Amino acid sequence: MAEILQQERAVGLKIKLTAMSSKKVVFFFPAFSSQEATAPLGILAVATPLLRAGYQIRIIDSTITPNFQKTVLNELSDALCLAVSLVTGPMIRETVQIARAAKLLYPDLPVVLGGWHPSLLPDQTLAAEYVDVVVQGQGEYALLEVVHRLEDRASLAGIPGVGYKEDGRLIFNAARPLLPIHDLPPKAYHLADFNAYERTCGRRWAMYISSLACPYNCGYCTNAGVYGRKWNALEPEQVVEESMDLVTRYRLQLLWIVDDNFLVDRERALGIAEGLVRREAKFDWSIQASTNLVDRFTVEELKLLKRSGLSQIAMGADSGSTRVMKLMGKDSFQKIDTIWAAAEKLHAAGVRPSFNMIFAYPGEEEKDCRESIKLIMDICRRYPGAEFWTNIFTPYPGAPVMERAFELGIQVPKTLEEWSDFFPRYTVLPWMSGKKHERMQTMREYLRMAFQRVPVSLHRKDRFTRAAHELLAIPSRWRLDHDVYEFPFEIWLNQAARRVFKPLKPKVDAQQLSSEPVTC
Ligand code: B12
Ligand code: SF4
Repeated sequence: MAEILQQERAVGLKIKLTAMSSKKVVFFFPAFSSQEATAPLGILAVATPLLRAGYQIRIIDSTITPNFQKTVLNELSDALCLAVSLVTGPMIRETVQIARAAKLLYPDLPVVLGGWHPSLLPDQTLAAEYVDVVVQGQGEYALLEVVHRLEDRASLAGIPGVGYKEDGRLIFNAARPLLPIHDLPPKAYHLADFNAYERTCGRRWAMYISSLACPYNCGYCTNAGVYGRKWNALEPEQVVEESMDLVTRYRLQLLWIVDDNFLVDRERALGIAEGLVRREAKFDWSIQASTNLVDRFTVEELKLLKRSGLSQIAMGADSGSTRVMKLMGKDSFQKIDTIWAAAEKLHAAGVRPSFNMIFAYPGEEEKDCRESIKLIMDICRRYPGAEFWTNIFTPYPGAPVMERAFELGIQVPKTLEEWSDFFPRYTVLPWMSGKKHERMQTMREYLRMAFQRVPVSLHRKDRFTRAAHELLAIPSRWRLDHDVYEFPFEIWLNQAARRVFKPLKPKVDAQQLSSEPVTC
């Protein structure tokens, strides 16, 4: 980065601030540590009102842009502001890096942060010296107002949902009331470079959102803190129309519907499926839903969803222990039975059941962890094709369980930068550190090796890799059944093989973190 800055200076980029007369907004999307590359929906959402108001938009997504730092800094030379979208975790690293560099080169250029992390921790985020503005919650109209004011060199006072700095003080305006989804403008998909995403990910796909919020409030989940609990959704006709149009226009193979809980309204879900079947849809789509809601459908109804293209439902099973389910605040709506029922029915309908699990939730004991392993093993054996993705519990700001952070001994970060290490793949908790953490990671690695999983990104396995995987799966399952993780020679073999036979998947970020899908 220092080199880039020097180069910029050397070529004599000396624009101090032409910015205020500019109509260009530069968005930066930091690497999200996953091969599942596609257009950032949050940015496409906030871009539309800006485009309609005559602003020019430039999006630089670090995952698909070689030399992204240089590109961002060049683009900023005639921009009105830099706007970044981020969630808690490793995305913060590149955010900080780019914001600092931008400030060095263009000290007066406003840096605006939006998305989940700034929404959940606005004060701490704004306190960073390289951040000028934070937007809390829905950004469509908040950012438009911010940009108008920046252009007019006016104060940001009074814009709902916005925090800013004035004379060195942090000022927070009143919260912005949430808009229902049907009052939000369409996303600016045409700004996305789907060819570049396809080159990185191996699959041509996009995210789409058809409802907002979730009626539940699980202990580890941050959704209620940003979107509340009032589920609201688009009508089936609109969902069918928009998804058909998106898939045709951008030649997509898959639409991942990122709603928190797609199946809240049964009739709506069936209406969407009927509409897609009627339109002879020829694409795959997947959703997130809780197991109790999946269980309300009959196999016949799920078969209808399958015929319409539904290929997978991602569900938060989270634990195989009723006790932990209770600790997570899920027992009121999700019983272990519904996990089994969802697996059974989806398997019968030909839709892949994809479950998320959380280990080391506060209060989880060894026997609870064993119950979770048993649930995974039993379901995967009984329903081939069912898959489980595991996470180590990660305490996110805004989640109900974080109210007990002090009592639990969680060291809550005090600055924006300190949050960059919060990532479910390597989170170290006070009750899960040292040897315990190591053992947990080994166990998770065996779970990865014991059964197949299908990520969004295309991963082609040659015959040799497939055979090796099948061979290693046998001892991995034995170990998981018997709780034996010492001398993990299969993992060493696997790692050695990976080093020799380089993965076909592209490397997305320097840390090569594998992402685990989000929980529902
Ligand atoms: C899709 C998704 C992913 C995809 C992202 C793919 C991609 N190319 O973007 C993948 C699978 C990679 C992913 C990974 C992870 N994710 Co994720 N993901 C989501 C999901 C389901 C949808 C995000 C989305 O696009 N929503 C639709 C858009 C339109 O809404 P939005 O993002 O809220 O944007 C609005 C506002 O936030 C704001 N806004 C957004 N950006 C900006 C920028 C500016 C400048 C402004 C002003 C405003 C603004 O305006 C937008 C419009 O109103 C959300 C859940 C959710 N309900 O949003 C979780 C969610 C964001 N993920 C989460 C987590 C925890 C993860 C993982 C850690 C999961 C894991 N186990 O590994 C990883 C971390 C990746 C990383 N960055 O480090 C958490 C984040 C919590 C937090 N505190 O930040 C969420 C909220 C899920 C949850 N409830 O826990 N995720
Ligand atoms: S984890 Fe899933 S079911 Fe629980 S509150 Fe969050 S979105 Fe809803």
